[in-house]
Amino acid sequence: MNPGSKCRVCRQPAIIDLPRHNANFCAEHFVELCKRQVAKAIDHWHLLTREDRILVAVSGGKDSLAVWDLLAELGYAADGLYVGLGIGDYSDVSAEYARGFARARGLHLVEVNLRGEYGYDIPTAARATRRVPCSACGLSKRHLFDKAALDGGYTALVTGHNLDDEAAVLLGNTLRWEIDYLARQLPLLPARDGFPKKVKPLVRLTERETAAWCVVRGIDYLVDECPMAVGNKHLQYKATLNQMETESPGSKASFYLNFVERMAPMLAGRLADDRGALGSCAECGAPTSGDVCAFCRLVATASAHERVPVELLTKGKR
Ligand code: Q46
Ligand code: ZN
Ligand code: ZN
Repeated sequence: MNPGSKCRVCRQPAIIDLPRHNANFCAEHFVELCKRQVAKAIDHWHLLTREDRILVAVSGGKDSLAVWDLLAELGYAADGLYVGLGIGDYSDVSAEYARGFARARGLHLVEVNLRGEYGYDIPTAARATRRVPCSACGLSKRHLFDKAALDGGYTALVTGHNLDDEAAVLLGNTLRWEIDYLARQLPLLPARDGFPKKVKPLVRLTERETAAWCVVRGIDYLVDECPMAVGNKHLQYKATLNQMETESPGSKASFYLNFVERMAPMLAGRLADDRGALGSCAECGAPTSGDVCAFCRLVATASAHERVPVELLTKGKR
């Protein structure tokens, strides 16, 4: 940002430049812009109602704390959910940030601990299943988010996925033409089988903007990336998209938002097909197409495996 840059709204000194809006903003008007973007997403896609009971999945990172804070600013009461994944120090520290935010704001944080309650952690699950850590992690989180929402009587599960996250996943799914995944890549997935709707109110804000939101609002968050994300394809897709964004500001938003408006409706049939009849897991009762759901099979495999320290999976990868 050029020294001496002025806020587009009030002409006071700017604290951030946003090339995709072709403008600079002071702290006050940056906060207004973020709130407006989130309110616009909520209204446009009918993400939340005032009657919803909202549970926000919180990792201790910038996006999930920002979305919790933004919802509160927009007048939506929400509880938080923290899942302890057992990823070494990273998990210990991230839990402290999530708890610290909840404590400071007087908000309720529900906690679930994989090792304590299910007898495994993500590094061990990755080794036991011989899959990449994010695969066991994603499966665990999806199941536990749903379960916590169902057990707590919540009607909406909110995640802090931002524009960069969604555009990177979209790029990956497009490169492989993963039609079924593309059909589900929406800011709102409706409730099904007693589980809450899934909502992503931050899809109109970039990663840089959610980080700036936290700084301006004085929110302490865990800056470090998950050590298991190293080598993750999404990081490469993000870097590619950022390069495009530098050369052509606004291309990331246009890629994702135009997908949602123009392409996703054409895939709606695939989403409906996917909602065919499911049975109940014999172990936990969750909806599944088999006898036992993928989560219960993961628990059985991972909890029987000797504990694997996170360092074993990250050594030499940095
Ligand atoms: S926490 Fe889990 Fe992420 Fe870490 S292991 Fe992968 S999915 S990178 S959001
Ligand atoms: Zn201003
Ligand atoms: Zn199950």
